Amino acid sequence: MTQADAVISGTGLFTPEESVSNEELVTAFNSWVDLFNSENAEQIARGDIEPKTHSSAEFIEKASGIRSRFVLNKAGILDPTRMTPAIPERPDADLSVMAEIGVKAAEQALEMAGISGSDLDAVIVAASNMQRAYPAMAVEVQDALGAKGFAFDMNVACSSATFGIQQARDAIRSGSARRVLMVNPEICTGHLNFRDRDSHFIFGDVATAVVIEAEDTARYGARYQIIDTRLQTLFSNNIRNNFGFLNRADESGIGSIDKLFVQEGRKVFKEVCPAVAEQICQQLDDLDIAPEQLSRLWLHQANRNMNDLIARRVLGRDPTATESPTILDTYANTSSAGSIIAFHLNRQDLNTGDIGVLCSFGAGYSIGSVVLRAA
Ligand code: CO8
Repeated sequence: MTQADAVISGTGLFTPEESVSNEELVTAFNSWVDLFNSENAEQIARGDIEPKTHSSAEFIEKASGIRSRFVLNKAGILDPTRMTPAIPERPDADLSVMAEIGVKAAEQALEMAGISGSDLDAVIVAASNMQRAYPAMAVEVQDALGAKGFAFDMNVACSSATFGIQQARDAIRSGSARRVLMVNPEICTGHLNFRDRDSHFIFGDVATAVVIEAEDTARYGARYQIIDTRLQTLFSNNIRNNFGFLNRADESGIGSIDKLFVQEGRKVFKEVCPAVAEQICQQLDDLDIAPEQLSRLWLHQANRNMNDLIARRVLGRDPTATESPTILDTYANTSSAGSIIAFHLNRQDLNTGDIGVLCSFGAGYSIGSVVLRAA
């Protein structure tokens, strides 16, 4: 087994105050459907457009395992005439929303690591969506925390956090940084189409943070040695979001639904599960770690059935709820933050030497797996 050189010494989690249940979401969606169908009754009767169909809370829980999600703004999402969170723009002099929730998670992670912002020499904001192009949110977080060194934003969709952990570890191994903060402010409701029956229930908002340090300088707090990281990308059109700075150069596409999250969920399920299981199994094999030696799988939190399938393939049997913890029932899919939330909330019982795998998968496709050992 490879020797560790970097450790995770702290994690943090910011959870929004408001939560939306499946029932509340479906009531709002169905009100919008009824409104749409009555406003377009003539065209529907002529056969010019299809009537919209009701959503169902039972379907959502059965198909995904999601029961509720935390959101930054509940009222805007549940207003059938709006179906979008209401998050006012802020003056440039104020901290942006993304930076603000990232800082809240970061403060907890720094406290756990026993360090302050000024001890950091790199900050990475790794998330699925950036609220602006520049200046980077990471530089804003760096400034708010009084950190030194350098900062940058990066986006690998749902795998942003695991890819971010590898970037942090690489910086530590190369000597370009000794203490790195990696933050995942995921405001997924900002790019979710709440009028799309197939996906309106999928996402929630949250922020997570991870402190990664050189093992020899880490002080105290949580210490999880990073034994290995493995990243993989495979091109797929099955999860897309075509929002971007060139949208204004073609007026015909402005406001069309492909500028929000769209996916072929069934295809994603079928293609991604085997690829994830294979990556984890290969990685463990290369590290001479037998599946029986694994104490924990902190998997990406998109779909309960996906996670059961992946865990079964890796362990060769059904996982227990402790071995493969689920947080998507209350948080929904929080993109890159999901596996970090699972890690943050489900590791206190581990003993020194216990091994776990933190793993993400999502758009790209992208898959990231990080093997950790409790020290
Ligand atoms: N209510 C009632 N019925 C419904 C609903 C609904 N809301 N939606 C669909 N149905 C019906 C369909 O019409 C269909 O009916 P029929 O059989 O009569 O045709 C039936 O239910 C089955 O539909 P599906 O095949 O679509 O349903 P699935 O069983 O496949 O479940 C899921 C849908 C839950 C979406 C599932 O496919 C899934 O979870 N797939 C994996 C998705 C995944 O992991 N995606 C990862 C993407 S996330 C990512 O990478 C981050 C990107 C950035 C995010 C930030 C921006 C927001």
